[in-house]
This record gives sequence, C-alpha cells and structure tokens, in this order.
Amino acid sequence: SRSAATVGSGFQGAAIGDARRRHLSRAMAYQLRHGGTEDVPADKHGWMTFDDLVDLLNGQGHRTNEAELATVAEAIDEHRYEISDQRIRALYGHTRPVELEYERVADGRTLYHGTAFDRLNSILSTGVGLIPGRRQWVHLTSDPISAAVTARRHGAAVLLAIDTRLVGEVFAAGGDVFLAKHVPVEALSVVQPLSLFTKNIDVAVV
Ligand code: HQG
Repeated sequence: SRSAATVGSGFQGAAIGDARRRHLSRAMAYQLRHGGTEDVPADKHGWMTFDDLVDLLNGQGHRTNEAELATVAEAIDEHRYEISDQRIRALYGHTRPVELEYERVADGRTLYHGTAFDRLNSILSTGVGLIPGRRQWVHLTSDPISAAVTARRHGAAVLLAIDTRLVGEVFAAGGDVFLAKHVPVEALSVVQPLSLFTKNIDVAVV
C-alpha cells in the first residue's frame, strides 16, 4: 500500500500507539460516514480532502495532521478507508447516501452478522430479516469472530450465519466486510458458538 509520505508532509509513518490509532480511526470513521458540515463537506462519492478532515478533527481537539491520518488509514489491519489524490473516504458504514462502486461476489460463501439477542425477535420472528437501519447497507463479514465482536457493541451477542445463495446481491467492501441491501430470514441461521471451534476440539481429542 501507499506510504504516508505520498500524501503527507515528510512525516514518514512514524510510530503511533495502538490506543491512539483506534481512537483516531473511530473519529475519522465517524466524520467520513456520518459527519461533515456545510463548511467541511464530503462529495457524493464520499471523498473528503485530508485538509478538511484534519480541520474537522482538530476542531474537536484531536491535534492531528494529514500524515498521521494517512498512517492510521493505511495500517496493515485497517480496511475502513480508501485514499486517493489527497482525499480520503470510508469504504462502508455510511448513513449518508454515497455513490461507491463495489465488486459483486456470487460464490455462495457463508458470511456472518453479529447482533444483539434482544433483536432476534424483530429479525427472525417478524419475518423482516436483516435491514440496513440507519446505514445504507446491512454489514456482513467473512470472519465469525469479528461478527461476534461487533455484536457485543449492541448487547448480549448472537452470531448469525448467512447463506449468501439466498441473498439477492452481495458486494465486497474491503477486508472481511461484505454488504447487502437486505438479508431474508430464509438465509439466516443462528450459530452455536461452540460449533466454530469444533475442528479444534476434534484435533485436541485426536
Ligand atoms: C440490527 C462495524 C432489529 C443489526 C462493524 C445491528 C460493521 C435489526 C443493528 C459495521 C434488524 C444495526 C456495521 C431488524 C438488522 N430488526 N434489528 N429487522 N435488521 N438489525 O451499528 O452491522 O468497526 O448500524 O443486527 O464491523 O452492527 O465501525 O450495524 O445490530 O461492519 O468499521 O440493527 O460497523 O464496522 O447496527 O455494524 P449498526 P452493525 P467498524
């Protein structure tokens, strides 16, 4: 991936602590997905200039700069952002409408979605399935562990598996994140957490 120096000001990706990185990434994601102002806009494709994002974040007291934000956005396990031409955008998670072209996947893979136990009735029993809510898309992942981590933000966690053969269209958003406009109930099943580890248990027993 591109080095921070290509967008920055000679700050060559200096070390940044994990806590600071997570803190900044959360603040960046918030602005790029939901925030911005009339003075500091994102365009219809979701792009914001680094200058504008730095101004926004510094206005909130983050004391950052373009090079530090680029370092955060390009960290090895960070897939939330895209950088191009002195601009940055979030790749998923938007509440505002944004024109972003995703690659469709249609290989019938199993994906996961973590949710809260107290939402199951609304998701399954009412027959609604998974809907985007405030966001533009339903967010799915190929990684059951990261789905479980997401679920914990909402309360007592439940892990759902999705048979994507039964979902209209699924798109890859980067990293292990996938998007759909709707996931029908037929495509959903509740995963018993232990089943994720069955292979390991088998190995241990043998
Ligand atoms: C739930 C993180 C009731 C849905 C993650 C979820 C993700 C329903 C909540 C990304 C429902 C929406 C997005 C229905 C769906 N009835 N509840 N019919 N259908 N829901 O925060 O997926 O770390 O908007 O289960 O990894 O939790 O920020 O979506 O609980 O990719 O980069 O409605 O955010 O990525 O919650 O998270 P959210 P999410 P980052």
